[in-house]
Amino acid sequence: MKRSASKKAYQEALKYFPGGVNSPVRAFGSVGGSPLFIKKGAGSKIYDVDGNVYIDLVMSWGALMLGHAAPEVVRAVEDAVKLGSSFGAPTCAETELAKMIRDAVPSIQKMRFVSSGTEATMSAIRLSRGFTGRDKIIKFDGCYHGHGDSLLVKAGSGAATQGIPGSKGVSASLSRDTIVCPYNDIAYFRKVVAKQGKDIACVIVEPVAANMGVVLPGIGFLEEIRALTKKHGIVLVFDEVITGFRIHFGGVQTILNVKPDLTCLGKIIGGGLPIGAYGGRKDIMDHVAPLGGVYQAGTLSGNPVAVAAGIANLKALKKKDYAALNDKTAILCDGLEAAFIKAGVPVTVNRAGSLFTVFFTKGPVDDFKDAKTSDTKRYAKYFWSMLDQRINIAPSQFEAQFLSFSHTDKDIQAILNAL
Ligand code: HOZ
Repeated sequence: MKRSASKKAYQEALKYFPGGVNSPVRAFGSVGGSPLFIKKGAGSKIYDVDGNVYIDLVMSWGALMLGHAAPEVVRAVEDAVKLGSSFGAPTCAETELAKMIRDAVPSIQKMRFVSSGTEATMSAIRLSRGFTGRDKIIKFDGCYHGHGDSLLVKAGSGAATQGIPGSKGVSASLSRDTIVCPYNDIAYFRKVVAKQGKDIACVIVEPVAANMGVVLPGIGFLEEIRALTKKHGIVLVFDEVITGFRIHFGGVQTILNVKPDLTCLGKIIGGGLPIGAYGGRKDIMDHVAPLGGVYQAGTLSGNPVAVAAGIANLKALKKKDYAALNDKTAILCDGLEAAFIKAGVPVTVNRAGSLFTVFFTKGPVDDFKDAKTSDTKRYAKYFWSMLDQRINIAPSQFEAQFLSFSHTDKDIQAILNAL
């Protein structure tokens, strides 16, 4: 397959960006070789600068639930941008999007729009600290909540891919305030909270972990976290940047029946444009400036083009059959698993709705320690073999794959044939 134009573009990009990229996983560090440079996307496909076409299972890391360049989103963006790309002032469209989100995720009584998932989690943590007057936070090993300083301790996603347990540049005092617990180990969590509960501002967790690969919460794990945080006056923050509007129309919290105090959203609520949101209990959110003393602001917060894309995206998604998409993903995962079993390759396929990971380990994979037993060299081989057959999967073992409403049965068959 011809990749010379991508290679040339990468050489040029290396002169301008660290590692040639604007986000580390894109550099293909853990699978080797050099990244594809993308020219366009349409539905379930992406097109690189060499003219190759791929079935895409990355889908902008989960943001594109309708597929690439969904016509209703493109139209909304075109219409909005003609009226102005940014005002730095309130618009009625922000309230419209907020209403749609609150109707779908009722634990979010009030919210604030920001420009990325990272900003949402950073702000939710500052708010939790301001609200409780406490400094420490708990996160879980292998969960990734964006690149805010407090959260880059034992983080998943790109940090895990690069083997960076804690980022340089994060002050020792901030690291000390972040307590890390193993995912799905409620006994460990119970002990930490029993000892330090009165100093802990918040617990932040991905209710379905998707940044160490997909890892599902065990029975009772989130429920007990909820009960203990309530008991100790700790704010419970669900990071639903990936799971929000992914598994059904709303947060995965509704399906799991656990109500956090604050929720962080991003990706799908902007239909592929930069947006994030944090929100939750009104009494907590009212501590945000200008009502309260927790400061957070942004010129592009509630940006009219991103908000228009978000409204169009959610309007379209509300009419979609999530159960059918989840079933389609199950068929794909069953087919992948069967093929690996037939070939005698030990794998564990974890799935939640339309997001999944094939771990190259016999499993089970219930936490980051399990995920790290995966054969990442084998993953790299799998990645390149699929790419050569025009299937684009995440260039890291520690990420999720995403199906969208634009993937057809023919796409599923093509993926299985390639495997
Ligand atoms: N860390 C992101 C996925 N979990 C990757 C973001 C990107 O490279 O676009």
